[in-house]
Amino acid sequence: MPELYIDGAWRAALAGGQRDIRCPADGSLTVTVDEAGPDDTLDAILAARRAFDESSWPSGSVHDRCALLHRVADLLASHKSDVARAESLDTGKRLVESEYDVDDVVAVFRFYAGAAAGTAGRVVDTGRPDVRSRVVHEPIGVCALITPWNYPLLQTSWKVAPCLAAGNTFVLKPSELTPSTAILLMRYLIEAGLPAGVGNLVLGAGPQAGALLTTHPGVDLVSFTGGLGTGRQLMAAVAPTVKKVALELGGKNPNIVFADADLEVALDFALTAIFLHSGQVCSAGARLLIEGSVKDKFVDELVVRAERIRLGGPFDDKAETGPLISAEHRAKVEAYVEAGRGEGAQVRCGGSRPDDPALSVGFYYLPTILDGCTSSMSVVQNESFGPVLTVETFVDEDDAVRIANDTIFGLAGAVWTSNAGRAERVASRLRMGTVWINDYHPYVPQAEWGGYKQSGVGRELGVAGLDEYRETKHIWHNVRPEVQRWFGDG
Ligand code: TXE
Repeated sequence: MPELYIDGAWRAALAGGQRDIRCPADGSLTVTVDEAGPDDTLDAILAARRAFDESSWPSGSVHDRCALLHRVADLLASHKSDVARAESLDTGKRLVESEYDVDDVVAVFRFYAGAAAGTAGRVVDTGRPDVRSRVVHEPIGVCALITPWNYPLLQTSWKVAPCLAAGNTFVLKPSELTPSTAILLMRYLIEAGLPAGVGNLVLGAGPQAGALLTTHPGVDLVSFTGGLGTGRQLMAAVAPTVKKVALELGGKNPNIVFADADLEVALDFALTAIFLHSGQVCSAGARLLIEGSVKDKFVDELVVRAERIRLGGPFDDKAETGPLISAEHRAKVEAYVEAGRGEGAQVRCGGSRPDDPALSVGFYYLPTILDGCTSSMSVVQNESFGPVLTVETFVDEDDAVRIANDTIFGLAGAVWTSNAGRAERVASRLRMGTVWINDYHPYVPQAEWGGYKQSGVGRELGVAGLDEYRETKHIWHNVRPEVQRWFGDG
């Protein structure tokens, strides 16, 4: 079956484009998919436009839309193992992590089914008894949803679920590297009853399949998760048609450990913060900020444990983390570590590919710790999006906050301390969209997610994540209109 889904039909690309998707763990062929060109994307935009302008979908009942989202959640839950397997083959991530992702995706669809139903608008008291005034929400229109490769289905669900809950139509373009779960999701949406044209899927590389989504006047909103460079390009591309944009662009997230923290727990979490999914996580705790008095002991032990991390493919039960997404991405991580060495960072562990011949065909890179870093170094400022932790030392609370905020990013961060007052003070001073206290990485669909500063624009998840996909309209109804005679009557 062809893999582009446009105007209610599966079809191949007009120009016949195709791409082989290979598992990053061993290079094996996962699937060959159709790959869209601009003509296909144009058809998808026009189909979404017609479905928005001419069908009853956007003005239909919220109840029906929410029921559809629940049916999609049911389908995802009942096909969990197929979906997780497809995700692991595309990304190389451990099967168990993909299974957690599917659970989260189901929760996201269910959350938005509930959130849309419970937030219809509000009545405004104007102070005038002759006026009924209310604020209502309406869908924005055609949404372009552009997603990355690290959490392909999860990040897609953060966009598709609120987009549909609010009554929009969409064109989804997943990363060209990881299209499989987007295809599955599209099938479940169709099975759940999504009308033709409301949801459209184009696969392919950004410039060929995605660029038109950012320039075509028929698109009203672009929601994008990906790299900072692409995000900047995209913001410029939407300017002539003044589209709404929602951007999630990654981070350089500080994990701040005070000497009075439970250091055993903090150590354990410092590993997960950065090495989960080999650091390919926008909120990865890539900067360890450690109080000077406990630094040596903490980092020595961190190095010992990082060296013990077992790498392996998605179906290797002993593996604790997997490969990087591609040869190109690994080359980028390697260049990043070399830059660190050049700047004087001390490579305490890793800093190379693993020796194990069994891992030589995959895009593996060893967990790496760069010690002796300062915020003036490029390795502290730039996102590696790999298993690379930089270590900086601070002397007190003010110093920790100053160093933590000293980047252009502001996505997430954590503070570890047993002093509750300090924890709250630091949390409120961190210029980041998420702050964890004595924890790292958890998120829930009910709470907003997104970045301060150059980590992005707008929010995903929570009610604000739904508002991204809604226009707000004030309706003023004068129930006793009377002549005003502001101007004379002649
Ligand atoms: O992402 P891109 P890449 C960061 C991470 C990584 C870097 C680059 O640092 O090393 O970004 O990764 C589509 N018009 N993050 O190059 O290019 C593209 O096809 C329309 C952080 O893989 O930003 C894909 O679907 N679309 C991040 C999506 O944009 C375009 C997750 C993201 O790809 C396009 C991933 C164009 N001109 C990487 N160019 C996070 N925030 O979680 C590309 N795309």
